[in-house]
Amino acid sequence: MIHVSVASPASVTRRAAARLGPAGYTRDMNPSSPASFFRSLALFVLVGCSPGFKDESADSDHDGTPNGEDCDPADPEVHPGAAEVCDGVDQDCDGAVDNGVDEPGFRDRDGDGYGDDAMDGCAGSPGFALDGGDCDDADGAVHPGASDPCDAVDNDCDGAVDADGMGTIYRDFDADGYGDANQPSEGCPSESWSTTSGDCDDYDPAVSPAATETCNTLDDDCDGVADGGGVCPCDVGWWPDTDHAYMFCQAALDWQASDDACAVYGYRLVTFDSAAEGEWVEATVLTYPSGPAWWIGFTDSAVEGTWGWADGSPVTYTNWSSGEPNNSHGGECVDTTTEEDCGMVRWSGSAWNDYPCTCATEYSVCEARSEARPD
Ligand code: 2F8
Ligand code: CA
Repeated sequence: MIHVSVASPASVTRRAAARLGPAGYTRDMNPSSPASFFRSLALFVLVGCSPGFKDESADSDHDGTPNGEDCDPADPEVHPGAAEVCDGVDQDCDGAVDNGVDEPGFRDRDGDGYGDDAMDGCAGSPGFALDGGDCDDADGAVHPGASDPCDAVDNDCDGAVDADGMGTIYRDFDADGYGDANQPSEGCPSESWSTTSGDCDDYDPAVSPAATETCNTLDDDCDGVADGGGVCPCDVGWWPDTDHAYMFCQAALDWQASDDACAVYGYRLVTFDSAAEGEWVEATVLTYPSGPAWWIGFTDSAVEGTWGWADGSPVTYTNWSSGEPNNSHGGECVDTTTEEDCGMVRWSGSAWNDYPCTCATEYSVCEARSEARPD
């Protein structure tokens, strides 16, 4: 129960006057005593010059109570016997504010308008609230009706944590701020759950819509095209989809140098895993003006006459030109002792030839290796 009693300047004056006696002139006044004279003079100044001084027997506010008995002689609503109301004023002059008119409510320690412990009080009084249900009465931001954002606190006391902050989130395994659109959930975002989807490789933090595309066989920026936008030093084509990139490099190099140049960007000399793939590559190089042939990753350098893909893939398709491979030795770029251990396309039309690996005269077809391709 909250009671606040505040002494008014008028009541202070009244108490001072009461100590002086009924008329303000007192008991031990002795006109013949100098001390008494000066005391009387001081009292005259104190009481007579006080702006709040009133005749104690008068009824200034005409409420039926003499000023001397009225705790607020200027307010007719305030006097002994007046009805106490909840307004922070001691209407009945009993020294207690708002007593007897309290309402059932709750102690509100944090002043947020909601309490927890039941108590009687007056609406509007500090520390009192008519509404209960505050699940943390030490935190003014926590109460029924409060916003409940994602902060691991039940701010609105409804028994559910972070209800207002929850929304659609996406698994962000690589914690790059972009989640996998195929892994949605409902909840609050965190380091491993993002409100933003669009990550095309959620296991690589360097790949996301915020990343910069570079020539590395990957779709770094998740725009749907690996190595798109002219980021590679060679022409790039895609077969059978936009994740599977090939580079068509028009630099005259020997076979090993060509493979090494491909590898700088995560590519290797092409392997044909099917006739369809080989035919697509052969058709693509035919779109270039006539000139050098194009190295592919086919060789018999390990065992003469036994041809295979450099990456060990099974041979399912060949397209040798008529009479090839002939390991004919020699030619204008090498001496006659050099064998022909490396394969090339577009020797005759789109068909293949075996050629000295050390001839630094041919273009090359690079392919993003399967292990470098996104799933
Ligand atoms: O086309 C026949 C033959 O022509 C050349 O050899 C003379 C090629 N070699 C060189 O040009 C170095 C052979 O690979 C080709 O088979
Ligand atoms: Ca040959």
